Amino acid sequence: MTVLVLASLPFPLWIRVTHYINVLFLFFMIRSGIQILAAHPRLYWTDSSDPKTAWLKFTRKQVPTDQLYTAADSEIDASPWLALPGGGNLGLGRHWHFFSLIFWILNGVVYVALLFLTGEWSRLVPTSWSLFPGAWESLVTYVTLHISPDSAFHPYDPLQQLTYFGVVFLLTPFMILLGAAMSPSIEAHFPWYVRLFGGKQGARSLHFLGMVAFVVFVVLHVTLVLVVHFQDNIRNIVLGSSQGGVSLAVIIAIIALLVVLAIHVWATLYTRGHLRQMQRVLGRLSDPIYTFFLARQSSNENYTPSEITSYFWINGRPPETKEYKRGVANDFRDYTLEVSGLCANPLHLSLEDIREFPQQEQITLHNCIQGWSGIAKWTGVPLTEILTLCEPSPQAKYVVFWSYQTGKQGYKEVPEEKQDRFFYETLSMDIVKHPQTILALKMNDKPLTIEHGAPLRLRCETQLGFKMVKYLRKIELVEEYSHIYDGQGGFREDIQYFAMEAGI
Ligand SMILES: Nc1nc2c(c(=O)[nH]1)N[C@H]1C(S)=C(S)[C@@H](COP(=O)(O)O)O[C@H]1N2
Ligand SMILES: [Mo]
Repeated sequence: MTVLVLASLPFPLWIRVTHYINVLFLFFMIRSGIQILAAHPRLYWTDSSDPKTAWLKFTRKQVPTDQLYTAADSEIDASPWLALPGGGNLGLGRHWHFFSLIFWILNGVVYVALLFLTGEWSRLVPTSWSLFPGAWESLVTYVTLHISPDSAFHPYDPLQQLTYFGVVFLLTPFMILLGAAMSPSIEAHFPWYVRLFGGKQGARSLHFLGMVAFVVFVVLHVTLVLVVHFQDNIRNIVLGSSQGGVSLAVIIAIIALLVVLAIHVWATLYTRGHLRQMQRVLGRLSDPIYTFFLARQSSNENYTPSEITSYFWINGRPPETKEYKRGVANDFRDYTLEVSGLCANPLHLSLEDIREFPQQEQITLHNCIQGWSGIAKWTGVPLTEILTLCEPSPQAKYVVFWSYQTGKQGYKEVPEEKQDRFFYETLSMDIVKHPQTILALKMNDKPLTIEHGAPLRLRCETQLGFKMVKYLRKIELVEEYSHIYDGQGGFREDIQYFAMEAGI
């Protein structure tokens, strides 16, 4: 009976191929997602990422309160058996996540389109209320370790049909919407959107739970396929019908899964051995796509004073250069900000000069690439004011923000020969001109503390935190940035292989 029913609805080739591609990319998504989680192994429900309020954590490290402790100090190494590519490679984990996302979505779109074009949708989409009591019955059957009778499958049993429908049409779109809600550009441009999910940390926690749901689904799905009518299942998914040899189907399935495994092993090992190359290759495809969608979105954020979070992590330690220490000792009396490069009027601005520009206030959500967030009020000068004064030449496409801080204070594992490099980050002119791109003098109405970047730092609300250079020393207008150090557009791009695209 089962054979007849299933044979009357065999799996066409396109279902089998898209299912297989989905396995490959879903595992890329999960493994690179675990890598990203390891960079801030704590989950919260409120935008203040106060470690005391974490509802789940994957680290035993406590946050000391008697010494300067940065968010980077709390990162953990991920096992390459679980995470792609493993270790502390947040930069490459993200490259893999956003690269795979493109293919995972494309494959999903093709699958869903064909589902509706061919009439195969009727396998999944519930068309009768009777499915619900039926699903309950088979849940009871499975939970009590029995197996539904053949007559329950038409071609799926009701529980199976509802679950597949839920995974394809509810869980998957929900995960994509949650992913978008974590993009700083989308959050900044559509602040209402991230609120739908309870803010950045709400979205991040739900995204994690969605991943857990995928893993639970995969485990149960595979178990049931192996246990319930295995011989029909394996022939249907591999050969397309329940005719043909079971052992042939099993052999093909094993080979196909070994190929997925081999691709994952290769991706993991090759990435770890070729960090720069993989940063470039994966970024070359995905960066332009995300930049296209995100770079034009400017920030409309305007949180209320009551939303300002009492906790705000720190990343990057204060500079140890003599010049900076002298500044700290004399309240930055001799501080000058240099504005130079491709412009008609290079500038040297003292803190007094900077205070005389029109000052702008903004209460905004900060997103560190590691995953934590915080809301604060920032006060300072819009960059457009500085540009008006210095008159950029038409060739100036990028602005480089230079810090007083050097390598070791910016990241814990900078190779010996790169430790004297200055911290810098580059923004495209479009983003520099966004109204909420400012040079901030104050955080929460007080002059910047040393930890938060005194005396002057960049705020650029559509971007990830790493772009917002602290301890600003110089602003340089350039046509391109490939001649600066490793040429990737910033200290974290050079050293940690982050993407120049920091809107996601
Ligand atoms: N000069 C300098 N600026 C920097 C960093 C740094 O290490 N050095 N870290 C960046 C990162 S990764 C983040 S998330 C923010 C953190 O800002 P905060 O320390 O004020 O919270 O600063 C950014 N600006
Ligand atoms: Mo960060």
